[in-house]
Amino acid sequence: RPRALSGIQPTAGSFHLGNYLGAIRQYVALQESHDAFYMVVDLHAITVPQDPAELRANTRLAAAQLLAAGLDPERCTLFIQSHVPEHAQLGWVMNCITGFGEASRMTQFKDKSAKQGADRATVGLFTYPILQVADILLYQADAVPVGEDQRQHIELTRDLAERFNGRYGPTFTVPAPHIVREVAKIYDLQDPTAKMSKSAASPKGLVNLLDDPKVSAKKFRSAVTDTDTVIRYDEKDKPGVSNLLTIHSALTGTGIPELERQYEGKGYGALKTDLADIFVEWVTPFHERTREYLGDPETLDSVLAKGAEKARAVAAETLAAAYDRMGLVPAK
Ligand code: AQP
Repeated sequence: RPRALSGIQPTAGSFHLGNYLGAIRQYVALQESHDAFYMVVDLHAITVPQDPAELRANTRLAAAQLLAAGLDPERCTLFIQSHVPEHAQLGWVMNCITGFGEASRMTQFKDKSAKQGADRATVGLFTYPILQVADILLYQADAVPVGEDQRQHIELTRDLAERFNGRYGPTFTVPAPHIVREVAKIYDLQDPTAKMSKSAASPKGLVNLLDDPKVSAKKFRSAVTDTDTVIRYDEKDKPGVSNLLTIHSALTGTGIPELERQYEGKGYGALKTDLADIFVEWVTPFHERTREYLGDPETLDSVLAKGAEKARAVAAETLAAAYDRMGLVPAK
Protein backbone atom coordinates (compact mmCIF):
# COMPACT_ATOMS: atom_id res chain seq x y z
CA ARG A 1 0.00 0.00 0.00
CA PRO A 2 1.21 3.52 -0.68
CA ARG A 3 2.04 5.62 2.38
CA ALA A 4 0.26 8.77 3.49
CA LEU A 5 1.52 11.20 6.11
CA SER A 6 0.18 14.43 7.49
CA GLY A 7 0.39 16.57 10.60
CA ILE A 8 -1.81 19.12 12.25
CA GLN A 9 -1.07 21.70 14.92
CA PRO A 10 -2.72 21.47 18.34
CA THR A 11 -4.75 24.64 17.91
CA ALA A 12 -6.00 26.27 21.08
CA GLY A 13 -9.59 25.26 21.76
CA SER A 14 -10.59 23.56 18.55
CA PHE A 15 -9.87 22.83 14.92
CA HIS A 16 -11.78 24.97 12.45
CA LEU A 17 -13.92 24.05 9.47
CA GLY A 18 -11.08 24.84 7.03
CA ASN A 19 -8.81 22.35 8.81
CA TYR A 20 -11.57 19.75 8.71
CA LEU A 21 -12.70 20.08 5.09
CA GLY A 22 -9.26 20.87 3.66
CA ALA A 23 -7.25 18.27 5.54
CA ILE A 24 -8.80 16.05 8.22
CA ARG A 25 -11.51 14.63 5.96
CA GLN A 26 -8.83 13.51 3.56
CA TYR A 27 -6.93 11.87 6.42
CA VAL A 28 -10.03 9.80 7.14
CA ALA A 29 -10.52 8.85 3.48
CA LEU A 30 -6.88 7.85 2.95
CA GLN A 31 -7.00 5.34 5.82
CA GLU A 32 -8.83 3.06 3.38
CA SER A 33 -6.30 3.13 0.57
CA HIS A 34 -3.01 4.00 2.25
CA ASP A 35 -0.71 2.97 5.06
CA ALA A 36 -1.47 6.22 6.86
CA PHE A 37 0.50 8.09 9.54
CA TYR A 38 -1.03 11.16 11.20
CA MET A 39 0.44 13.24 13.96
CA VAL A 40 -0.28 16.17 16.20
CA VAL A 41 2.67 18.45 15.52
CA ASP A 42 3.49 19.88 18.93
CA LEU A 43 7.05 20.71 17.85
CA HIS A 44 5.58 23.02 15.22
CA ALA A 45 3.26 24.58 17.78
CA ILE A 46 6.21 25.80 19.88
CA THR A 47 7.49 27.95 17.00
CA VAL A 48 5.22 30.56 18.57
CA PRO A 49 4.91 31.15 22.36
CA GLN A 50 2.76 28.56 24.16
CA ASP A 51 1.54 28.25 27.72
CA PRO A 52 2.82 24.80 28.86
CA ALA A 53 -0.42 23.67 30.53
CA GLU A 54 -2.50 24.83 27.56
CA LEU A 55 -0.19 23.18 25.03
CA ARG A 56 -0.46 19.88 26.91
CA ALA A 57 -4.26 20.11 27.01
CA ASN A 58 -4.55 21.24 23.40
CA THR A 59 -2.38 18.37 22.17
CA ARG A 60 -4.68 15.80 23.79
CA LEU A 61 -7.70 17.74 22.58
CA ALA A 62 -6.33 17.66 19.02
CA ALA A 63 -5.89 13.88 19.19
CA ALA A 64 -9.43 13.47 20.57
CA GLN A 65 -10.83 15.57 17.73
CA LEU A 66 -8.96 13.54 15.11
CA LEU A 67 -10.45 10.34 16.51
CA ALA A 68 -13.88 11.98 16.72
CA ALA A 69 -13.55 13.01 13.07
CA GLY A 70 -13.11 9.36 12.09
CA LEU A 71 -9.47 8.35 12.42
CA ASP A 72 -9.42 4.73 13.46
CA PRO A 73 -6.32 3.55 15.35
CA GLU A 74 -6.87 0.08 13.85
CA ARG A 75 -6.53 1.50 10.36
CA CYS A 76 -3.97 4.29 10.76
CA THR A 77 -1.09 5.30 13.00
CA LEU A 78 -1.89 8.33 15.17
CA PHE A 79 0.84 9.85 17.34
CA ILE A 80 2.35 12.99 18.82
CA GLN A 81 5.31 14.38 16.92
CA SER A 82 7.54 14.93 19.98
CA HIS A 83 7.15 11.26 20.96
CA VAL A 84 9.29 10.38 17.94
CA PRO A 85 12.68 12.08 18.42
CA GLU A 86 13.75 11.23 14.86
CA HIS A 87 11.73 14.25 13.65
CA ALA A 88 14.10 16.71 15.30
CA GLN A 89 17.10 14.61 14.27
CA LEU A 90 16.24 14.41 10.56
CA GLY A 91 15.11 18.05 10.80
CA TRP A 92 18.70 19.01 11.58
CA VAL A 93 19.98 17.04 8.57
CA MET A 94 17.47 18.80 6.34
CA ASN A 95 18.50 22.21 7.76
CA CYS A 96 22.01 21.41 6.58
CA ILE A 97 21.04 20.84 2.95
CA THR A 98 18.62 23.78 2.64
CA GLY A 99 19.81 27.08 1.20
CA PHE A 100 19.15 30.19 3.26
CA GLY A 101 17.60 31.92 0.25
CA GLU A 102 15.45 28.89 -0.45
CA ALA A 103 14.08 28.93 3.11
CA SER A 104 13.55 32.69 2.89
CA ARG A 105 11.17 32.25 -0.03
CA MET A 106 8.55 30.40 2.03
CA THR A 107 5.50 32.65 1.93
CA GLN A 108 3.95 31.27 5.14
CA PHE A 109 6.95 32.50 7.12
CA LYS A 110 6.66 35.90 5.49
CA ASP A 111 2.95 36.08 6.39
CA LYS A 112 3.28 34.74 9.91
CA SER A 113 6.37 36.74 10.85
CA ALA A 114 4.77 39.90 9.47
CA LYS A 115 1.79 39.30 11.77
CA GLN A 116 4.05 38.85 14.80
CA GLY A 117 6.53 41.59 14.03
CA ALA A 118 9.95 40.70 12.58
CA ASP A 119 11.75 41.00 15.93
CA ARG A 120 9.46 38.56 17.67
CA ALA A 121 9.47 35.81 15.04
CA THR A 122 11.71 32.93 16.11
CA VAL A 123 14.34 30.99 14.16
CA GLY A 124 12.09 27.97 14.77
CA LEU A 125 9.26 29.63 12.84
CA PHE A 126 11.72 30.30 10.01
CA THR A 127 12.93 26.69 9.84
CA TYR A 128 9.49 25.13 10.48
CA PRO A 129 9.00 24.14 6.81
CA ILE A 130 12.32 22.25 7.00
CA LEU A 131 11.14 20.29 10.04
CA GLN A 132 8.02 19.57 8.03
CA VAL A 133 10.22 18.15 5.27
CA ALA A 134 11.74 15.76 7.81
CA ASP A 135 8.26 14.85 9.11
CA ILE A 136 7.25 13.69 5.66
CA LEU A 137 10.47 12.06 4.47
CA LEU A 138 10.91 9.96 7.64
CA TYR A 139 7.85 7.91 6.65
CA GLN A 140 8.74 7.56 2.96
CA ALA A 141 5.33 9.09 2.29
CA ASP A 142 3.88 8.96 -1.22
CA ALA A 143 0.90 11.23 -0.52
CA VAL A 144 0.58 14.21 1.83
CA PRO A 145 -3.05 15.30 2.39
CA VAL A 146 -3.06 19.07 2.99
CA GLY A 147 -4.85 22.28 2.08
CA GLU A 148 -3.68 24.60 -0.69
CA ASP A 149 -1.68 26.79 1.73
CA GLN A 150 0.77 23.93 2.23
CA ARG A 151 1.59 23.35 -1.45
CA GLN A 152 4.82 25.34 -1.34
CA HIS A 153 6.09 23.32 1.64
CA ILE A 154 5.45 20.07 -0.20
CA GLU A 155 7.38 21.46 -3.17
CA LEU A 156 10.29 22.16 -0.81
CA THR A 157 10.00 18.60 0.48
CA ARG A 158 10.25 17.23 -3.06
CA ASP A 159 13.27 19.44 -3.82
CA LEU A 160 15.14 18.39 -0.69
CA ALA A 161 14.34 14.70 -1.16
CA GLU A 162 15.67 14.88 -4.71
CA ARG A 163 18.74 16.82 -3.59
CA PHE A 164 19.58 14.32 -0.86
CA ASN A 165 18.95 11.35 -3.16
CA GLY A 166 21.10 12.95 -5.87
CA ARG A 167 24.00 13.61 -3.50
CA TYR A 168 23.99 10.47 -1.39
CA GLY A 169 22.04 7.87 -3.35
CA PRO A 170 18.34 6.90 -3.26
CA THR A 171 17.14 7.29 0.34
CA PHE A 172 13.79 9.08 0.37
CA THR A 173 10.52 8.63 -1.49
CA VAL A 174 9.67 11.88 -3.29
CA PRO A 175 6.14 12.69 -2.06
CA ALA A 176 3.23 14.35 -3.84
CA PRO A 177 0.67 16.68 -2.27
CA HIS A 178 -2.85 15.24 -2.01
CA ILE A 179 -4.95 18.37 -2.39
CA VAL A 180 -8.67 18.00 -3.12
CA ARG A 181 -9.39 20.95 -5.40
CA GLU A 182 -12.98 21.63 -4.31
CA VAL A 183 -12.09 22.08 -0.62
CA ALA A 184 -8.42 23.08 -0.89
CA LYS A 185 -9.18 26.53 0.47
CA ILE A 186 -12.17 27.30 2.66
CA TYR A 187 -12.66 31.02 3.11
CA ASP A 188 -13.49 33.24 6.06
CA LEU A 189 -17.27 33.81 6.30
CA GLN A 190 -16.83 37.55 6.84
CA ASP A 191 -13.96 38.08 4.41
CA PRO A 192 -14.53 35.47 1.69
CA THR A 193 -11.34 36.33 -0.18
CA ALA A 194 -9.19 35.40 2.85
CA LYS A 195 -8.44 31.82 3.98
CA MET A 196 -10.38 30.69 7.04
CA SER A 197 -7.60 30.77 9.61
CA LYS A 198 -7.13 30.43 13.33
CA SER A 199 -5.07 33.61 13.29
CA ALA A 200 -7.69 35.74 11.53
CA ALA A 201 -7.90 39.29 12.86
CA SER A 202 -11.54 38.73 13.87
CA PRO A 203 -13.22 35.47 14.97
CA LYS A 204 -16.52 36.45 13.27
CA GLY A 205 -15.85 34.55 10.07
CA LEU A 206 -14.05 31.61 11.70
CA VAL A 207 -16.09 28.44 12.36
CA ASN A 208 -14.45 26.52 15.21
CA LEU A 209 -15.65 22.94 15.42
CA LEU A 210 -15.98 22.92 19.20
CA ASP A 211 -17.68 26.28 19.62
CA ASP A 212 -21.27 26.28 20.85
CA PRO A 213 -23.19 25.19 17.70
CA LYS A 214 -25.56 28.12 18.20
CA VAL A 215 -22.63 30.53 17.84
CA SER A 216 -21.50 28.81 14.63
CA ALA A 217 -25.05 28.77 13.24
CA LYS A 218 -25.22 32.51 13.75
CA LYS A 219 -21.92 32.95 11.91
CA PHE A 220 -23.37 31.09 8.92
CA ARG A 221 -26.57 33.13 9.02
CA SER A 222 -24.60 36.40 9.00
CA ALA A 223 -22.04 35.32 6.38
CA VAL A 224 -21.00 38.04 3.94
CA THR A 225 -22.35 37.53 0.40
CA ASP A 226 -22.93 40.24 -2.24
CA THR A 227 -25.58 42.67 -3.44
CA ASP A 228 -26.81 40.38 -6.22
CA THR A 229 -29.50 37.79 -5.42
CA VAL A 230 -28.67 34.81 -7.61
CA ILE A 231 -27.22 31.68 -5.99
CA ARG A 232 -24.53 30.68 -8.44
CA TYR A 233 -20.95 29.41 -8.09
CA ASP A 234 -18.61 32.16 -9.26
CA GLU A 235 -15.40 32.41 -7.26
CA LYS A 236 -14.36 35.69 -8.82
CA ASP A 237 -17.56 37.73 -8.66
CA LYS A 238 -19.42 35.90 -5.88
CA PRO A 239 -16.75 34.63 -3.45
CA GLY A 240 -19.07 34.59 -0.42
CA VAL A 241 -21.86 32.59 -2.08
CA SER A 242 -19.31 30.28 -3.72
CA ASN A 243 -17.73 29.54 -0.35
CA LEU A 244 -21.14 28.72 1.16
CA LEU A 245 -21.92 26.42 -1.78
CA THR A 246 -18.55 24.70 -1.35
CA ILE A 247 -19.19 24.05 2.35
CA HIS A 248 -22.78 22.92 1.70
CA SER A 249 -21.64 20.55 -1.02
CA ALA A 250 -18.81 19.14 1.12
CA LEU A 251 -21.08 18.49 4.12
CA THR A 252 -24.04 17.06 2.21
CA GLY A 253 -22.33 15.40 -0.75
CA THR A 254 -24.66 17.23 -3.17
CA GLY A 255 -22.87 18.50 -6.29
CA ILE A 256 -22.69 22.26 -6.80
CA PRO A 257 -24.72 22.28 -10.09
CA GLU A 258 -27.47 20.38 -8.25
CA LEU A 259 -27.37 22.93 -5.39
CA GLU A 260 -27.65 25.77 -7.90
CA ARG A 261 -30.77 24.10 -9.27
CA GLN A 262 -32.22 23.52 -5.79
CA TYR A 263 -31.76 27.19 -4.84
CA GLU A 264 -33.02 28.67 -8.07
CA GLY A 265 -35.39 31.54 -7.25
CA LYS A 266 -34.54 31.37 -3.54
CA GLY A 267 -32.73 34.09 -1.61
CA TYR A 268 -29.37 34.04 0.15
CA GLY A 269 -31.20 33.78 3.48
CA ALA A 270 -32.46 30.29 2.60
CA LEU A 271 -28.97 29.07 1.70
CA LYS A 272 -27.47 30.50 4.89
CA THR A 273 -30.18 29.12 7.19
CA ASP A 274 -30.03 25.67 5.58
CA LEU A 275 -26.26 25.63 5.88
CA ALA A 276 -26.43 26.67 9.54
CA ASP A 277 -28.79 23.71 10.19
CA ILE A 278 -26.66 21.27 8.19
CA PHE A 279 -23.55 22.30 10.09
CA VAL A 280 -25.22 21.97 13.51
CA GLU A 281 -26.52 18.51 12.60
CA TRP A 282 -23.06 17.43 11.51
CA VAL A 283 -21.13 18.98 14.39
CA THR A 284 -23.33 17.84 17.31
CA PRO A 285 -22.24 14.17 17.21
CA PHE A 286 -18.67 15.37 16.63
CA HIS A 287 -18.86 17.20 19.98
CA GLU A 288 -20.18 14.08 21.68
CA ARG A 289 -17.44 11.86 20.28
CA THR A 290 -14.71 14.37 21.21
CA ARG A 291 -16.05 14.51 24.77
CA GLU A 292 -16.04 10.71 24.96
CA TYR A 293 -12.38 10.45 23.95
CA LEU A 294 -11.39 13.26 26.32
CA GLY A 295 -13.31 11.59 29.14
CA ASP A 296 -11.20 8.45 28.78
CA PRO A 297 -7.59 9.69 28.98
CA GLU A 298 -6.23 6.17 29.53
CA THR A 299 -7.52 4.96 26.18
CA LEU A 300 -6.39 8.14 24.47
CA ASP A 301 -2.87 7.89 25.90
CA SER A 302 -2.65 4.23 25.02
CA VAL A 303 -3.69 4.92 21.40
CA LEU A 304 -1.00 7.60 21.21
CA ALA A 305 1.64 5.40 22.83
CA LYS A 306 0.99 2.55 20.40
CA GLY A 307 1.00 5.04 17.53
CA ALA A 308 4.37 6.45 18.59
CA GLU A 309 5.85 2.97 18.82
CA LYS A 310 4.72 2.08 15.30
CA ALA A 311 5.88 5.44 13.95
CA ARG A 312 9.27 5.17 15.61
CA ALA A 313 10.01 1.85 14.00
CA VAL A 314 9.61 3.39 10.54
CA ALA A 315 11.26 6.70 11.40
CA ALA A 316 14.32 5.11 13.03
CA GLU A 317 15.01 2.99 9.97
CA THR A 318 14.86 6.01 7.64
CA LEU A 319 17.03 8.15 9.92
CA ALA A 320 19.66 5.41 10.21
CA ALA A 321 19.80 5.10 6.42
CA ALA A 322 20.14 8.88 5.99
CA TYR A 323 22.90 9.16 8.63
CA ASP A 324 24.75 6.25 7.08
CA ARG A 325 24.60 7.63 3.53
CA MET A 326 25.96 10.97 4.75
CA GLY A 327 28.93 9.32 6.45
CA LEU A 328 27.96 9.61 10.11
CA VAL A 329 29.57 6.79 12.06
CA PRO A 330 26.92 4.46 13.52
CA ALA A 331 26.87 4.13 17.32
CA LYS A 332 27.80 0.62 18.46
N1 AQP B 1 -9.00 27.54 5.23
C1 AQP B 1 -8.52 26.34 4.95
N2 AQP B 1 -9.00 25.63 3.92
C2 AQP B 1 -8.50 24.40 3.62
N3 AQP B 1 -7.52 23.81 4.34
C3 AQP B 1 -7.00 24.49 5.38
N4 AQP B 1 -6.02 24.19 6.29
C4 AQP B 1 -5.90 25.23 7.15
N5 AQP B 1 -6.77 26.20 6.83
C5 AQP B 1 -7.47 25.78 5.75
C6 AQP B 1 -5.30 22.94 6.32
O1 AQP B 1 -5.40 22.39 7.61
C7 AQP B 1 -4.24 21.61 7.89
C8 AQP B 1 -3.74 21.90 9.27
O2 AQP B 1 -3.07 23.09 9.28
P1 AQP B 1 -2.06 23.51 10.39
O3 AQP B 1 -1.95 22.57 11.49
O4 AQP B 1 -0.80 23.98 9.73
O5 AQP B 1 -2.86 24.68 10.91
P2 AQP B 1 -2.63 26.05 10.43
O6 AQP B 1 -2.20 26.18 9.02
O7 AQP B 1 -1.75 26.63 11.47
O8 AQP B 1 -4.11 26.53 10.58
P3 AQP B 1 -4.53 27.86 10.08
O9 AQP B 1 -5.87 28.18 10.57
O10 AQP B 1 -4.27 27.89 8.61
O11 AQP B 1 -3.56 28.79 10.89
P4 AQP B 1 -2.63 29.91 10.36
O12 AQP B 1 -3.45 30.71 9.40
O13 AQP B 1 -2.26 30.61 11.60
O14 AQP B 1 -1.50 29.22 9.70
C9 AQP B 1 -3.23 21.92 6.79
O15 AQP B 1 -3.21 20.84 5.89
C10 AQP B 1 -3.80 23.14 6.13
O16 AQP B 1 -3.48 23.19 4.75
